[in-house]
Amino acid sequence: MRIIILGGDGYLGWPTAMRFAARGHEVVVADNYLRRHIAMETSSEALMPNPNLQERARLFETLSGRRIQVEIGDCADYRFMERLFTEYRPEAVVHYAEQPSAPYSMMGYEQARRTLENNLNATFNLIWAVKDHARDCHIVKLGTMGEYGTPNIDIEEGWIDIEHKGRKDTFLFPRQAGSLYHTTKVLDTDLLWFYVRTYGLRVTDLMQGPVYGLSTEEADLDERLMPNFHYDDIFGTLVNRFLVQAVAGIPLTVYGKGGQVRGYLNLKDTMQCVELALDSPVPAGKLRVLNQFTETFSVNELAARVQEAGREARLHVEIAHLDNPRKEAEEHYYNPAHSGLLELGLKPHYMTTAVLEGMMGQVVRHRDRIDPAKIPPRVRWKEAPAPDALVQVPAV
Ligand code: USQ
Repeated sequence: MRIIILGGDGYLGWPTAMRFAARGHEVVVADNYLRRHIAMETSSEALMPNPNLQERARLFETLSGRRIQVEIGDCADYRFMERLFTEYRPEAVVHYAEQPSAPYSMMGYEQARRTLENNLNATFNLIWAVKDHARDCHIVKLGTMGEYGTPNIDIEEGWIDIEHKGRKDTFLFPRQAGSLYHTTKVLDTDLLWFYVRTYGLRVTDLMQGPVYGLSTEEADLDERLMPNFHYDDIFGTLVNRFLVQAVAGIPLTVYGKGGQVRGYLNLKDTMQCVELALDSPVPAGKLRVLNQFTETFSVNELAARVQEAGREARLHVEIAHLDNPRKEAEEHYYNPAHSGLLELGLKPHYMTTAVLEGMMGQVVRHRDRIDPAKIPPRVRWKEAPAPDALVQVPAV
């Protein structure tokens, strides 16, 4: 297949590009380095240095013999998106090109506006490029479990049957996100659903939980091919942060009571899920929604697991309860369905102590690069950030 990966420089985009190229697909990655730029602005650089896309693609080709075409440009600019589609005529597109940080989206007006404009414009431009230039193209869109929030009822896989005053219909499951970033994903879903039912587009919305890990078959070829591994408060996801904190001897930063439950998955399973979605295209006029996670844990459970893995690795790991910088339920009901991807053939990599210990071992090799200043949360949902939280660098 000819596949375009939007946001191909990201934590998930780059490993996805290598996976599809390794499987023999024609792969084009597009990215404008927005995440790298925000990382510099907020002093949130990843643990290991990541070569730029051209360098990574060259290295990957040397090691695997597989080519990845690189296009540097802004998906929020329709001229760029239109050129991608007219030039490459993709059969599938994977859309990761979004500002993915909840804390960044809550920093202040400029950051919120940038998140809103980038995420919605990229999705809107993608929809129009497909509608006008590649109508049969299967859009695989990364949504997030956070769109649903934490309702006091079971979360279904995208849709819910409602009976009201003796009549029945099926609707998108109610969404009530906990950050502006997550809310942009809710708005994306509404846009996609409108254009699916109006113009017969084919869309899979992957509602993904927080991802952890730094290893995939292809990333393991060479350290320089690793995904960008963040442990800071802006881009670092919970498990990755805890692993680095454990290695650095910093008490694990549990926010609030730690009863917040989410659905987690290994980076290797993200690769599988996206591949399974692409291998089973949806018919025209259908929005398929799949909840993408393999296990649910509370923050406290994860802290205990990382502590246990630390014991095995002879690290003394302490746990701290910080005042929660976010506005979220710290104790709640959580029971989301997630059978769709298992039915398509997903074989989960579960989070065992051995898996966590293995990842700690990878982090240990880079422990000299850990900057403790990147760990404490700087963004409070209800307050402006500290004046020195943002390191200003000129716009690119
Ligand atoms: N948390 C802590 N301590 C920390 C960091 C986070 O207790 O040091 C808590 C948060 O308060 C939250 C939970 O851990 O309750 C998960 O936080 P996270 O930062 O791992 O995840 P989140 O901000 O929700 O966002 C991440 C990705 C985002 C993706 C989302 C999936 O950054 O792009 O969409 O996970 S989900 O959470 O299911 O919406």
